[in-house]
Amino acid sequence: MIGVGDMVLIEPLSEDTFIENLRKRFEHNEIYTYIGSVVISMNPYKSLPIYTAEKVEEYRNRNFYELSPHIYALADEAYRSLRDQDKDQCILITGESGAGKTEASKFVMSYVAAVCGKGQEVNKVKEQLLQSNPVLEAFGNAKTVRNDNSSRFGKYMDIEFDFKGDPLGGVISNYLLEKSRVVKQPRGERNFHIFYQLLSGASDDTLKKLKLDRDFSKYNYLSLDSATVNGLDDAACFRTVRNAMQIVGFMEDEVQSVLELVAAVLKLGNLEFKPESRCNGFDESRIKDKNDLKEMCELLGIEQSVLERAFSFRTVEAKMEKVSTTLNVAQAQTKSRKKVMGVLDIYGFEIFEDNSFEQFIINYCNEKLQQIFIELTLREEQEEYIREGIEWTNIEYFNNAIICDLIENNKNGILAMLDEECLRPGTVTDETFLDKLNTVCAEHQHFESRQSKNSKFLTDHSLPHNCFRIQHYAGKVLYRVEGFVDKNNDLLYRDLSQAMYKANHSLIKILFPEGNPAKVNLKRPLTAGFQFRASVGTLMKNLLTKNPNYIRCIKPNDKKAAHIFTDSLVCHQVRYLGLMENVRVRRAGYAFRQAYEPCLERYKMLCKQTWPHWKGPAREGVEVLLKNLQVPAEEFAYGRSKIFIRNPRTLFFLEEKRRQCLEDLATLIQKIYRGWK
Ligand code: AD9
Ligand code: MG
Repeated sequence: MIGVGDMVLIEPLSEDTFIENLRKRFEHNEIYTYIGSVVISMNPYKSLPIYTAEKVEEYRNRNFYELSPHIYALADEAYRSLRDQDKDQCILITGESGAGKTEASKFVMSYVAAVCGKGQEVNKVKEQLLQSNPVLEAFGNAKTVRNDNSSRFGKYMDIEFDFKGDPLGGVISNYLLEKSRVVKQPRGERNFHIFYQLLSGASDDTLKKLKLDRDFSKYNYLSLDSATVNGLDDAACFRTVRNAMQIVGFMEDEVQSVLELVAAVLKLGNLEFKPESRCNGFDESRIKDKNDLKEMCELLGIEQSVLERAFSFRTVEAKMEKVSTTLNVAQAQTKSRKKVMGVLDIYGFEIFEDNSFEQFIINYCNEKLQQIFIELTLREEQEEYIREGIEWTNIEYFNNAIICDLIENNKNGILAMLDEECLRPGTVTDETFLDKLNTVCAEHQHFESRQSKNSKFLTDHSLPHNCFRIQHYAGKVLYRVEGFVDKNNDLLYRDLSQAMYKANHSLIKILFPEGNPAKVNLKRPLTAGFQFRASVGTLMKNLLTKNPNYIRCIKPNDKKAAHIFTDSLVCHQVRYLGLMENVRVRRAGYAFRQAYEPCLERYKMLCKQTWPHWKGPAREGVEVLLKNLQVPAEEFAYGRSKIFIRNPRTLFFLEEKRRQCLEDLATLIQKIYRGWK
């Protein structure tokens, strides 16, 4: 074993020893390390031969700690307890952009697909589940400065199984797609992959039907400074995506509709507006060159004058687009209870120089995830202690509920205040929102400080005038309020959705249900913050009913390069993922536990009474063993099926004794052998 395979066993434990252990293992291509049952995954930025069919076989049906740390061990454990113990599972994958979350989620899915059921129908479902990835990535991923294949949305997928553990299908929910990327991409970044894939990979005939030109430079929405990505073959990806869409269940005409939409978006980007004189008190603008408009209307089956009018006028505000959507690929459904494995691939905690509404929302989501991590880890520990009949000792830990409350409280939480401000008549600006926040939160803080000194809304005089600061569990973050009100409102003008609804195009109609004049809803649309809070709430409820499995991804450098391990960058992530706290919670009770039989088997050579065979129950054997070795009684507790060891040092002591014993044995054998000769 290179370094220590389980961080719980590091002695002495400090941030330095923790990171040194990660580095040592990383340098030897050991990218996985445990914290108890949590898997830390370092992005190797190179392909390693550790995901082969042989590896799958190696990890299949083995106990978690038997082999060296691997994501397959976690996937196997989760799948087996789902299948054999009927416990729904969730796999929570977090980490910053480029840390390897999406790759990890795919390794988990392909492992589960490899070990679960067989047969024609089952294989079809497996294929559908796996092939949902290329489709989602084409439409939701893009090259960014941090990651050439960055997911610009959060994804949660429930994979459903029948009572035998055979897969039935899945349900995918997406969170907070970065829609603004369609229109504008930061320097050095691209639009969503599908645009480049379509133009590079579609046949001449298809492009002609879609009225498209192969040349990226013809489209305003396709940034030119980084239109191609090293090592990425857009044309080949297009074939993969087309094929995947078919496997997932898109009919040919549906694929065509989707591509028409993609083409229409490119055309839309080319429309240029010129201001016109005011008419009837409305702001009016005219479209300069009408050819793109004409083609766009042909693609979508919309009458040109309708769309032109909708583009030219801004009247009443209408409902905003949904933040989360679900896609159901389930084919076969049975009446009996389904077992579920959820896989969550969502952005980790973000702290940039400039943090806006998006970071605020993402960090809120991470606070919630941390909260359930603490709740579930402690619950799991507690349940195990009860199961094993061991006295429960209270673990001190930082509870971040107070931060969640600061953000989500219905009355005076930050999101509620933002909503209130967005709905208030009169002039509403980001500044009025900040004023309100400062007044209310500062009062709240005053109140809190008398109550508990725990206020997480930080006001100090060093704050820039347009910012507020929050003490998150992972650190302090400064948010700039600019854009909060607009982004929260996220309005789409009603004229536009109504024009879209009129399209003679099946897909567009589905996408703009609010454009249906029969359903005019004069109520205020829900805000982005409100919707996100609601979907995070639903997600958390869902996760809380499941047994959690954690994968914490870390990126070793920000050059997308193999072999480079940047201490400061890793340290930053270890902090923001709360990993030290993670180890502390795991070590607070008993750091190590093992069933009696394997424990006795491993150490029986250390004691005459247990060597070579112990006749009685394994538990008594372990008792005799530990007494004989004079391990202090407060160092361990006897559970019903396991021995619990409080301090890692005790385990090292046993391991060291065992090593010596094996060495002595080897020397003895050598002597005997020489004697023979
Ligand atoms: V983002 O938040 O969506 O921007 P992710 O999802 O955390 O991000 P991703 O899984 O896309 O990161 O990984 C980034 C790149 O690192 C991949 O495209 C691979 O080139 C590389 N990677 C990640 N994990 C592995 C691995 N286990 N083996 C080899 C890897 N390469
Ligand atoms: Mg990703």
